[in-house]
Amino acid sequence: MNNHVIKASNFIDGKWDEFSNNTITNVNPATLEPVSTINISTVEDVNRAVESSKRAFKEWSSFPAPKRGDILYKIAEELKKRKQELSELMTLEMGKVITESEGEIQEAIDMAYYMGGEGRRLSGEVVPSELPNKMAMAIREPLGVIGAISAFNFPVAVPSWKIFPSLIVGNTVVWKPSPNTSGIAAEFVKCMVDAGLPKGVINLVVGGEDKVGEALVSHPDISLISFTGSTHVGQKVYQACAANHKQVSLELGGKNAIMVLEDADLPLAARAIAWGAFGTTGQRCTSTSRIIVQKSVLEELTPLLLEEVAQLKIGNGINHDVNVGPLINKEALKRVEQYVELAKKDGVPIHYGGNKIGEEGYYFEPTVIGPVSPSSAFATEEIFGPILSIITVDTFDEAIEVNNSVDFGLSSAIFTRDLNKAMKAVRKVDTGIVYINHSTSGAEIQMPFGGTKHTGNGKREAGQAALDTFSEWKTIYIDYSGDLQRAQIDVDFA
Ligand code: UN1
Repeated sequence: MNNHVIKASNFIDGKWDEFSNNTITNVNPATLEPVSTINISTVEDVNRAVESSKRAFKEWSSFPAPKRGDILYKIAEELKKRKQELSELMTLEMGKVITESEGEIQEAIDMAYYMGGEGRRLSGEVVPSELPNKMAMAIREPLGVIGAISAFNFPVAVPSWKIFPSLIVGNTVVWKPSPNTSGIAAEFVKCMVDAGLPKGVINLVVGGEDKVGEALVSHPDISLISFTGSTHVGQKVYQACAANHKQVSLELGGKNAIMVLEDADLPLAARAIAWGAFGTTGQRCTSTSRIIVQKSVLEELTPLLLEEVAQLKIGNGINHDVNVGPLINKEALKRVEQYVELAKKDGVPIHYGGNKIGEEGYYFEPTVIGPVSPSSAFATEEIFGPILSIITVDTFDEAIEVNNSVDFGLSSAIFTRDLNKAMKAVRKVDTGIVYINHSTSGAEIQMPFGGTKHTGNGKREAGQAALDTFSEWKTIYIDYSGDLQRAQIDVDFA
């Protein structure tokens, strides 16, 4: 499997395009060996893909939802059959350790089953009318063509949160994955096709970061853009969508913190912090990048945490005993190195790590620094790599204040044995997700996923909430009185 070269060209209207002369080659971030060849799409390709999705929408949206659900079940089964192979390809192309790749394929399988089940629910509302002999109800309608733009770090699971809810409500999709992970994206699309998804219901355009994304975002026939990526790019997407009167769902950056109170189970907190900070090499939107510790327990927590970190095995994620793989590419490695340089320049203590590892592969040591000021770059900017900053506080209230002091609002966590404090924290944190006695990662597909402030725009993907994001309500009034009954006027409440 190690020398497997994956290929990704456009998949448009049920056919894989021939490769053009314009391609990029991705290397395996663990070995720097070529791993996937990606065709660079053109604006014309985007137009063809949208045309195809638009044509397919007519039939797909008029299929009964339970039938659409049956196809999602088949996709789940196809993914299950290919789970091992897909996990290995994912690890080869983006470096995630194999157990996490398996977990990610599982997440997509779960999502396919969950949304498949929605085919027989897709519940609407029936409520009393204020007038006699009249009914009021609301049903969900599809939006049309959805443009899905996804990031490298969850190349299958996060797209499945976009694609499967879109499909079950009757939309069709044009998907542009990250160029870094377009190979595994193409394999994912093959599973959908092999499961019997009709042509045009999913179209894939690959490569060409800016041009292709811009063409999708400004295309008049796309109803909603679902974007996962950086806040910087997300804000541009948001503006472009507004200019084109398009709906938008944004899942952007995070600066997630674990608060550790003085009564916490410290060994458990240490394990959770190590997992939250260094799982996926710190490249989850939900990664823990700050810990906010009550001063009185810092001395006890720090060695426990460093012991946990020291146990992490770093290396090629294809080996089952490895816990932390490489970063995605050179740029990511450079960014992480720059933060460590800054820490050295500012005299911030480095408790663990701080160095690039070896010459082959984009490896960087899990790094623990601090205490840092809550307003420093380390504590406020999304690093997207294996750097964890410690912040100390005196009180519970201060912990909450620091937790909420960043621009982002994805995930928070608190370690405490005091139920009252845990519940107060749950209500006071301003993030979209909050954990008690767990790290900031670990979202499950049946729950709403998304963040507040600069992390999102109020939408949620996954869970029932995804149905709201990817459909539109249609309100229906049926007056069977045989008379003209005027709402608010012909109502006698006396
Ligand atoms: C992301 O990083 O974009 O909770 C998604 C988690 C995963 C999803 C992360 N289930 O970490």
